[in-house]
Amino acid sequence: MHKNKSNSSLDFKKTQVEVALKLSIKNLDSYTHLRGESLYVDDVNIRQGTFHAVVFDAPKAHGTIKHIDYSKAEALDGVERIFTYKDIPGKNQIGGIIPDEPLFAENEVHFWGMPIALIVAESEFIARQARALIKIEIEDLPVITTAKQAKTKGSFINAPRTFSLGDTEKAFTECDYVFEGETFSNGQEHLYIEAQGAYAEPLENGNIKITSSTQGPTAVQKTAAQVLGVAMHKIEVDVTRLGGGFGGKEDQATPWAVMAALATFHLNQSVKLILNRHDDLRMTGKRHPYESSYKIGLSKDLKILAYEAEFLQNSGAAADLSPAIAERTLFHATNSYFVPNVSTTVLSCKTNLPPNTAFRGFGGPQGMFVIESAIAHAAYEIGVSAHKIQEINLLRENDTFSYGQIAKQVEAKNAWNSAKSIYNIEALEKEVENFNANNSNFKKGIALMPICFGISFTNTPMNHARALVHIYLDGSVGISTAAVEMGQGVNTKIMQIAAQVFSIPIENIKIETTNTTRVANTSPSAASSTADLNGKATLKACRALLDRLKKVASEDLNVSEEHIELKDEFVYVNNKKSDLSWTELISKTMLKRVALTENAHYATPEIHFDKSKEKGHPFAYHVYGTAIITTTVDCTRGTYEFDAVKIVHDYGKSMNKAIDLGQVEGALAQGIGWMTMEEIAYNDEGRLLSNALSTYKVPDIFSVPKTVETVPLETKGHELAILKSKAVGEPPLMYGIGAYFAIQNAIKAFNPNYKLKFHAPITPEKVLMGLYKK
Ligand code: LUZ
Ligand code: MOS
Repeated sequence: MHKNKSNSSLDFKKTQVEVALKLSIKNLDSYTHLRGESLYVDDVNIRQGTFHAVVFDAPKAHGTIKHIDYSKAEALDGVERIFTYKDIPGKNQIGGIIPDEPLFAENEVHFWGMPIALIVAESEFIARQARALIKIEIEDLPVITTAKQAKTKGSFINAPRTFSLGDTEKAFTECDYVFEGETFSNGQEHLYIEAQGAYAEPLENGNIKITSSTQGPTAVQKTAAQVLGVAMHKIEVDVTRLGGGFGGKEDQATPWAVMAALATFHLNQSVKLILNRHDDLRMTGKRHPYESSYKIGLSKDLKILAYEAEFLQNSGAAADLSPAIAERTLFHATNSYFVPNVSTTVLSCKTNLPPNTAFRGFGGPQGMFVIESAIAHAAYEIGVSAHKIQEINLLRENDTFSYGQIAKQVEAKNAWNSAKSIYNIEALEKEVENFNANNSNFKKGIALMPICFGISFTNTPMNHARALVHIYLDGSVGISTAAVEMGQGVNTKIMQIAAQVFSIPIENIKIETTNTTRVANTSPSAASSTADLNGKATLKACRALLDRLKKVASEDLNVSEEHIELKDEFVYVNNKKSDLSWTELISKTMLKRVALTENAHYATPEIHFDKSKEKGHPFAYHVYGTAIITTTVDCTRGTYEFDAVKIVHDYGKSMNKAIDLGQVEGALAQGIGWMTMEEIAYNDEGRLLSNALSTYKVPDIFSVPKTVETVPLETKGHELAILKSKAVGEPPLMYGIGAYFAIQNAIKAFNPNYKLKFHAPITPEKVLMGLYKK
């Protein structure tokens, strides 16, 4: 067990209210992470007799199941039972937005890796052995792996959506330049360090508790209830933390939790199901690949007058979150530019890949890659630098987005101009020029990448959260919210909020696990909104408690409430410290029988969206920023390094600079990985080829930029952001898009015949071909 606690809390214990208010405390989890004490699903103390489960999945991407022989597997010593769709007492249905996804395949399989059965045994090892003994016969059906194939065959998830503004047809006739082209951006594996998994245990009266590695505890609860055919109150879902989510556990943590619960339901025994890496990679969906086409029209002075795009989203074999992701592609199709005439359409194409799902940015990056490609294309043909076109078209105050929202507190130009001046863009460009003039085997490239990302779930009804705050009679505080800690530091932020309102040290505050019996009917921790929504609810609950405490203090000290303040664990009257301490005040409140618990509900005000018109005001606010990326390409090998990424980022008023900087740096690395090296490959039969870390390259310590500088943009912050500290989870991922264009600029410097391509990721193989293509 964990002895020697004294040491572990060195600056933790010393952390005073003041430090919390200075807004730079360390991520609380760093203490347990560093010591290997942080708890994940695999660390739950399992009950004696717990069974272990392994999923049997489809070895074909599309076909009719002719026959399955489980007999040898069932006969294996230590195998308890094998569950299939026939064992489902409720509905064999897990689709969240559209009911189009069975938990277990019935007569047909739709993707390679589709779950067919759950093997439950005394050990995972035995369950795996049993899996190898199952014989299955599948009659092949035609396999679709790309969005374009699906479009040709008319295979879609739902109806297309179109956002439009102005009149593109008319505008194109007035343009001096018009360019058209096609782009592709590949999927991306989430590669959370903790694979998908869950542990289900029977409670009394048929109730089941599920410990799940999920971003959406309510999604797990609701779906488990639906599959088991029981009411939601019979299912309790608990989450301590995740070893990463990145969107991959917003919807797709659910099936494994439900499978474990199904086995528990039948066996009345606890069941643990944790995917190993191979199973996880094969069975789960990823970021959606997009095949897109664009048409961009500009005036002589480089104003973008019209923009059209068609986005073909490779949704995979079921809807999952695809419709919502498609929507966000349209919301971010013009990135941080104002375009007066826009027409963008997205088609969610049904293919035989695992259902693709949420991934940091949620379709936004895919949309932004296309307009950045269109701009690079236009710049190349016109013979100007892309920066010029980007700069001229940046969004200004009161511009209208294609979805009708009027842009307010716009920081696009502020971020852009700050980046250019703080980092001295002229000098950086000169450096690249000089280097390229003096080197023939290495070439440098530079690119700027502005971002604009809307904060709120695009589905307005999802923008709510609750907080349950208890003050215990010794003055310590316990807080439950819907927020799931997945490394992003949301627990630390919530703790800071309570510490600030009560003016007590953070050591007196505990953030409880995320649990559906304490905070119910929650939205997932997603959309960069977790700290805003749950933080605002926490703020509301804490302030309500504070008002109550002040009233008690005012009665006790016989002064009116407006003269009372709580500061550094004491009651202050007219800025003078009284003898009444926080702890005494809590006891007195208790003796007066005043409630020391508050449950607060927060729903983002002002937002709305009308899908019948595709217009509204869906976002609480937008986050802005600009990155300058420089790269050096080795023109013999086709390899590249990132010399530096220099960022000016709009944090608003950051409430925790260390955590927010961590989010920027992590997102940047993930964005660069997506654009440059992470290459998901399926063969024509729909089998995942990049099924291990030997065949799927992610950024490591050697491939991240040599330097990353991030300067906070000076702004007022935004009222709808928690403590004016803007959401930071997803927006910085899109700085990585600049890496794609920086590399192409370096290739151009080596090979004047190089024709720009918009096919990401730009791997060293592609760079090498580009360098030497005549
Ligand atoms: N999840 C979701 C998200 O359900 N709706 C969203 O708008 C969203 N945006 C970003 C990431 N996850
Ligand atoms: Mo998400 S892509 O789970 O915020």
